Amino acid sequence: MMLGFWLCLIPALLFCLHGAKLPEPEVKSEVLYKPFLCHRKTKYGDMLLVHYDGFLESNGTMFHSSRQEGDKHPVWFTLGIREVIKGWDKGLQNMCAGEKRKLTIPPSLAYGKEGKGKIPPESTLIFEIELIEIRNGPRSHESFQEMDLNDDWKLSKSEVKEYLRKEFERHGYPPNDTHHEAMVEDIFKQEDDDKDGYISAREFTYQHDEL
Ligand SMILES: *[C@@H]1O[C@H](CO)[C@@H](O)[C@H](O)[C@H]1NC(C)=O
Ligand SMILES: *[C@@H]1O[C@H](CO)[C@@H](O)[C@H](O)[C@H]1NC(C)=O
Ligand SMILES: [Ca+2]
Ligand SMILES: [Ca+2]
Repeated sequence: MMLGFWLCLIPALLFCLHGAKLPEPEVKSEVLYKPFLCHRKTKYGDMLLVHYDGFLESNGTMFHSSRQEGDKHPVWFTLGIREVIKGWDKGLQNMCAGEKRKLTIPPSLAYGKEGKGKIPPESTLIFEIELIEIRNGPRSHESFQEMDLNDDWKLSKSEVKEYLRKEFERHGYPPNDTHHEAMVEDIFKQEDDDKDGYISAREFTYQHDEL
């Protein structure tokens, strides 16, 4: 799997966006159902298709259900890029297709002091989530080629920086050179195993074990 890059990018991204490594409250995760067969588990950068029911912990009110509201279809999202609340990014890792989990998510990993819609400020949320399908996320072989602007099968710091700039824009964050440079340094520290100043296709592809 081509996710080595994500494994380092995401902690760097979170670090850069929040500026501090304060210990964060944890998501409580209970497995409600685990399928017998599990040939792959979710990782950062994967695309997940889920059905979910969300409840307020305070009084058990359901505030959203993908099965009962809207078009009643399950929803796709990419794990680990803050497309969803932090509690989902943290709580839906290492999950098998078909698995069901119950997550209890503190407000700081959900909608915080402001709340949102039917969710009052400072709410702890409970989600029951069924993972229907896992697909490879955008960081695959194709994305290496997309990043490698001069086709020399290795990524320079400026190529990675350019890619980060585009990714930030795509996800609606304003580009910020200072942040991107710090992220690039972080990424190279972890990914450039032979310290030659480039991330080779092999270094990019190779699974890192840090997480
Ligand atoms: C549960 O709490 C929410 C938010 O405080 C409130 O809007 C809702 O009416 C409550 N439901 C019940 C059944 O008490
Ligand atoms: C860019 O990042 C730096 C370093 O964290 C920060 O001090 C600065 O305010 C940011 N600039 C913008 C425009 O967000
Ligand atoms: Ca290159
Ligand atoms: Ca290298």
